[in-house]
Amino acid sequence: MTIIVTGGAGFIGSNFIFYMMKAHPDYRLVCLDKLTYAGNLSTLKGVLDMPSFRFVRGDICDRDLVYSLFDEEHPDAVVNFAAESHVDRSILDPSLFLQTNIIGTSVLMDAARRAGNIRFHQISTDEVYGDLPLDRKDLFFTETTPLHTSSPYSSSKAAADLLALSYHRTYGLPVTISRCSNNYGPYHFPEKLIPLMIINALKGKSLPVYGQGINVRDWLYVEDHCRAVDLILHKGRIGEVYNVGGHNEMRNIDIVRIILRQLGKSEDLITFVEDRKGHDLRYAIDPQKISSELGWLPETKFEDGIRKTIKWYLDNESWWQEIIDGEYQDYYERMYSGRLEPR
Ligand code: NAD
Ligand code: TDX
Repeated sequence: MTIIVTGGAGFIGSNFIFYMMKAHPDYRLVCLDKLTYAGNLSTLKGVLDMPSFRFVRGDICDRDLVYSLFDEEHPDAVVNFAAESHVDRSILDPSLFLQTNIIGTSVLMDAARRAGNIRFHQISTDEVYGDLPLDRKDLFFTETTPLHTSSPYSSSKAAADLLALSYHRTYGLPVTISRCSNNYGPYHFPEKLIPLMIINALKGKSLPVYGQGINVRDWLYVEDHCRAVDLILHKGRIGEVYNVGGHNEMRNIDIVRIILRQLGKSEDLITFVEDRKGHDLRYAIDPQKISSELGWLPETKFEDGIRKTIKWYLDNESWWQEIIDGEYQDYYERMYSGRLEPR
């Protein structure tokens, strides 16, 4: 089987490539990635020379390139991780999010149709459901929860989901969609909460917690997400959406405190800063459908996953140091300067 994995030089896509290589050593994996600021070829250095792997630098919006790659590779399936993925960046400038996340997905699906309606899996997010109130612990996102997005990022992901379902209904494209909660683990780009806080704590820099830190996210170790996608790809029902999450809701402030404690750093580093615009309060996935239909359950407990993750950042300083020395630095200045004053 040949699978085109888009966005495979990013956080979850790279972990998916590593996972699939172990789970299916006979598969050919072709990674198509534009190498934006979030894509990092050094992440893939361990697999670049493997005969069952090919890396292609390219934009999923580039129709000619995408079509010729499909003509060359005759893939059996596509898994689309490629996206602009950071909510804060979408608030600064939505346009690229619409281009990559919506137009890019449609180009890939056109290529999949052109190649004979090959299998297409869209990686979506729980953010398409909007948020849940903090005081209603009984409420969860199910696959039938209405789409109700808050940010340009989540709106672009919801648009891609609707397009994918429309390609299934209109053209019979064999599509599935997974909507996962927040992932964490190795190779997570340092702009996101967990790696940002680990790295700032290691550097003795302040830890910018938005608002009061009471927003809740439902954290899942990245390998558990990869296993879910593998299952859906092989056994999921065509035309269906699957929520992926492990009932692991935590407040941001509690995550930050755990990180500080594990690193032996002082809580004085915490700085409460201006809140994110439109900040979603709580995400919480009901994974009943994927559990009952496909037998998926998360395997990594948060206490183990966060310990492994912190250790990975301690052991792989050169990976993140290279990133924070580069153009990411400019983003950090733009995003946080003027915001870092304690509230
Ligand atoms: P990431 O930002 O770490 O990686 C995105 C990758 O896509 C990068 O390698 C980047 O170079 C590539 N890319 C961006 N634009 C491209 C384009 N036009 N053409 C080709 N490649 C392009 O993102 P991530 O956190 O790994 O997220 C992967 C997917 O999972 C996204 O679709 C995201 O919406 C979804 N998701 C993420 C999370 C999470 O917690 N990180 C949770 C649920 C869903
Ligand atoms: O500096 C920060 N301070 C802070 O308090 C950052 C970067 C984040 N936060 C808060 C905002 C959120 O409540 O932490 C929480 C997590 O923030 P992010 O890591 O930016 O993730 P989130 O906005 O929840 O979105 C993530 O999960 C769903 C991914 O980035 C998305 O791609 C995915 O779809």
